[in-house]
Amino acid sequence: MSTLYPQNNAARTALDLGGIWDFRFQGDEGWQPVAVPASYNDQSPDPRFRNYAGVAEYRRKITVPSAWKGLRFFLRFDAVAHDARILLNGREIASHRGGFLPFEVELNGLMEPGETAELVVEADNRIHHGTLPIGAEGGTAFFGSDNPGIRSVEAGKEYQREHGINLPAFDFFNYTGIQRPVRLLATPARYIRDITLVPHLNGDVDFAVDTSDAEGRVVVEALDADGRAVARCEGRQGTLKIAEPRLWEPRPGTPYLYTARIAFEQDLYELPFGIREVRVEGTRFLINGKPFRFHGPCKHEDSPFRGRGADPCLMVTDINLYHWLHANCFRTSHYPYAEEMYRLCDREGIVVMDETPAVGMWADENYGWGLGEYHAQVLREMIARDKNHPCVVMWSLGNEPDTDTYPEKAYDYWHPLYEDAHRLDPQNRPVTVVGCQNRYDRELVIRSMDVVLINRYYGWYNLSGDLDAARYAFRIELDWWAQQQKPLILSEYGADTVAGLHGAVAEMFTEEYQVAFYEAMNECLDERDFVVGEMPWNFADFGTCQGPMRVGGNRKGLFTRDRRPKMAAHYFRRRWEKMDSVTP
Ligand code: BDP
Repeated sequence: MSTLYPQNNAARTALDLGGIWDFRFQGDEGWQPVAVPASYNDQSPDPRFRNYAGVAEYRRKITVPSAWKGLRFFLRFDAVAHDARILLNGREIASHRGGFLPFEVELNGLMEPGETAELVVEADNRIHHGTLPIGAEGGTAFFGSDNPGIRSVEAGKEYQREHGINLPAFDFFNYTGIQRPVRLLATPARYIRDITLVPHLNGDVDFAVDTSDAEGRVVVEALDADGRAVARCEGRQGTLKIAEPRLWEPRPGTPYLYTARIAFEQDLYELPFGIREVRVEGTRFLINGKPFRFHGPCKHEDSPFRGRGADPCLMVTDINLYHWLHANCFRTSHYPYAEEMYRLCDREGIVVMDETPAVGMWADENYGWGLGEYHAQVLREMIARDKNHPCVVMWSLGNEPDTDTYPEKAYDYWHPLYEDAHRLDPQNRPVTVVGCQNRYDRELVIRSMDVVLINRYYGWYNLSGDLDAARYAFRIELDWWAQQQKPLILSEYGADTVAGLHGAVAEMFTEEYQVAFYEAMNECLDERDFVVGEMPWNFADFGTCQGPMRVGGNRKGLFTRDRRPKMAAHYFRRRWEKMDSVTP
């Protein structure tokens, strides 16, 4: 599968199919307008847009330009959530499982240049134990309180199941639809299929180019940031030698980017890349041989109107707020993000931990519900898509699985994925999976990762409101982790905070409590050298499903959903300004 990001250049054309398409829920008669790309869920006051469980249909006409005679042409869907079926003039031509990674559909042989056809995209939003992310299957949703065992409540749940309830086992709204760009693309008939780059600090850049045909000449050049050729090679594999290389460093260093220009017959592709190395050594995380300390809030793809829809304006705004915060990283909690975001982070020097959509993995005795093979496929697709980005420094196999109920079974599930990630990544980045607040001294998975990432809510979900006790308890846990001799990142911690709610006494939900909470936890982190990162949950308030613990969504943002800073954002801005992301 080709995974190259779409490009317009002398050899390639990309036509963006974004705009207003026709839309209906399967079985409906008429069509109504919908914006693409965007989640459909917030585009109408009709409650079905929020609550519907099933297939939604998108429709538009596409025309292959007459000038594309002799070219290869195809559609690329950057992401359709969750499962997709593509129909051309009423006939199925492709399908794809999973809502956060791209897929392509060849059109040669199905349409001639100059022809117009009807394109229908069916997007299925149903989640269950066989999807990533995972659905609650009519059970209790994330943070639901369904009083198990009460006959009438159980009957109510049965009623919900019969009526097609689609509950998430995760704490973000199940936004769906065509959420990322759709493009009609053309390349020469003989084309570049894939490119892999492995840069080294001495300026050597190993490359491998995969082409549609085994025959034909491949020329690879490295251009510096001013567009000057600084190295050149011929062949499908080899090593570009860049003299006096400039390194890609996270901010406040220099995220210097080169471009690899690949020519194959009539085809051409230009791939930005950075020279940097990532390694774990003892309890340190090294970027370019220097200890790196992660500080930045985790994110969601989430905003009013568009839901999870890709929006370059929002991406730039968010990354500029990261700069304002002096933040240097985020995790793509809890799914791979739109490709534009990684390109922006390459350019802006923001470090990314790239996460699969494996969230909601609560265990029964068949640990993982038989998801292993599919999970491995998603991991493969994610690494294939993102392997060349300098901003990506770590793979996250998933978020908060249950690893302590059946510790051995959990290990048998996660360890092969850990090995897969190392084998699949040509740059061999560190691998992790994010740990839930659980019986850390009993489970086996989190401690077996290259870097320990733990989400902790001392002082919020437990020891609520008592920050002295929270500090006391957190220190006990950190002392235990110290013995594991691995670098540790506090990958989530946070307190729901209603913007504008204040109290002279810092009590839960006030802006004062959010700051006091972070001060207390940070005090514990600052005492310990093996702690290499702090990642508040979350950058901004975000949409969730309804529940007794969510008031118009999750309020743990440092910013409101419309990106206004709460007091805690100012607190972290002051704190992080003093921290050099690259410490000597
Ligand atoms: C953690 C989850 C995250 C939630 C967060 C919370 O990883 O998705 O949003 O807690 O409860 O369990 O705010």
